[in-house]
Amino acid sequence: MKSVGIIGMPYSGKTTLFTALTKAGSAGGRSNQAVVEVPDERIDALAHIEASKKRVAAKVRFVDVPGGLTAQGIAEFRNMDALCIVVRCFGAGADPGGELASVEAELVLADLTSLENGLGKARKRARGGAEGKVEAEVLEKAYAVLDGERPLREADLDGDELKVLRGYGPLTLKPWILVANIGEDAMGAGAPAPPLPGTAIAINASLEAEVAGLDDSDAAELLEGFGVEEPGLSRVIAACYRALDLITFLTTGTDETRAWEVRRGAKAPEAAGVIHTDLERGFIRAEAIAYDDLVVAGSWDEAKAAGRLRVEGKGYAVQEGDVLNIRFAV
Ligand SMILES: Nc1nc2c(ncn2[C@@H]2O[C@H](COP(=O)(O)OP(=O)(O)O)[C@@H](O)[C@H]2O)c(=O)[nH]1
Ligand SMILES: [Mg+2]
Repeated sequence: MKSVGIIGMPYSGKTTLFTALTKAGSAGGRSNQAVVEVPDERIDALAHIEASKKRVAAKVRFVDVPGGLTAQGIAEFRNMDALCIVVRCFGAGADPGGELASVEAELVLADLTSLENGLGKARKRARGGAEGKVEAEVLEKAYAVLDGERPLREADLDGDELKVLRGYGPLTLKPWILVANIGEDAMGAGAPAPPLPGTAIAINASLEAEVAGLDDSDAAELLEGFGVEEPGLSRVIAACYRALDLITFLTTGTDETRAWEVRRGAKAPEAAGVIHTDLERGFIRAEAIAYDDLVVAGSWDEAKAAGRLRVEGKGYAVQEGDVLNIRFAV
């Protein structure tokens, strides 16, 4: 399961957002972790078609990192797979653009510090041999970008360079999403968007925390009062999942319908391994059909009877929305 660290300036609403996520999901074993289901309407549709007894969604873990942007907090953000930046758009003196710039500056600075240490050591090793030299050159290049106050994701880095840098866990290479925590006055249709990049997701964290604790009809009523159609929380979860560069494949049958996550670009055996290591070791082939085609066919058995199932081998790159049945022998 991937982890998303909630980051932002003090009082931006990180803990309030985290509280909403906790109510929507379950505590991930620790008080500052929330494990939530990734909303995916395909699960219900397939479970209905196949009369599955169980439905299982993919999950993401959110972490309200103690210490925030302090050195201790920054160290923990390095272990995260993605960052969810929260900026305050409610209340007096709100300056979301300024907050975003401050968070980015902190991340750039943190990367600069960690690369500085690495660069010193790599330069020494570079005198000893070619391998150290390559590493030193990559670090020099990255350092120059950060020194120019730009995040590493904006640098033009190739696959080998990224590999060297990933060893340092740079924060400015992590995928991120931006959450604009807006006030009640800025909600509903016609309200002006906060002055942020277009990809920002506007939510009202305290309203979300309230709604997350209610049953569906009460939640809908409360949201309607604010002119909002759906809870923003699911949009935040879905956006984080997308940012992680994962794809979802599904399995379905009478026992269960389930969504699984795998790295984009993964081949069929790797995807099989997400289900169980035996399925990867003993992988023979995968029966596959795109979700939309399965729905058109009516059911897995009907798709099979009609010859609509593809038979894919070890070299097949799994596609978003594939419904798979792994054939294996151990
Ligand atoms: N009006 C309003 N207040 C909020 C909202 N989100 C958080 N707050 C308040 O802002 C303060 C800081 O929130 P908190 O979640 O603790 O911020 P953190 O420091 O980023 O964890 C608290 O008093 C919250 O009740 C919101 O969406 N609207
Ligand atoms: Mg907090």
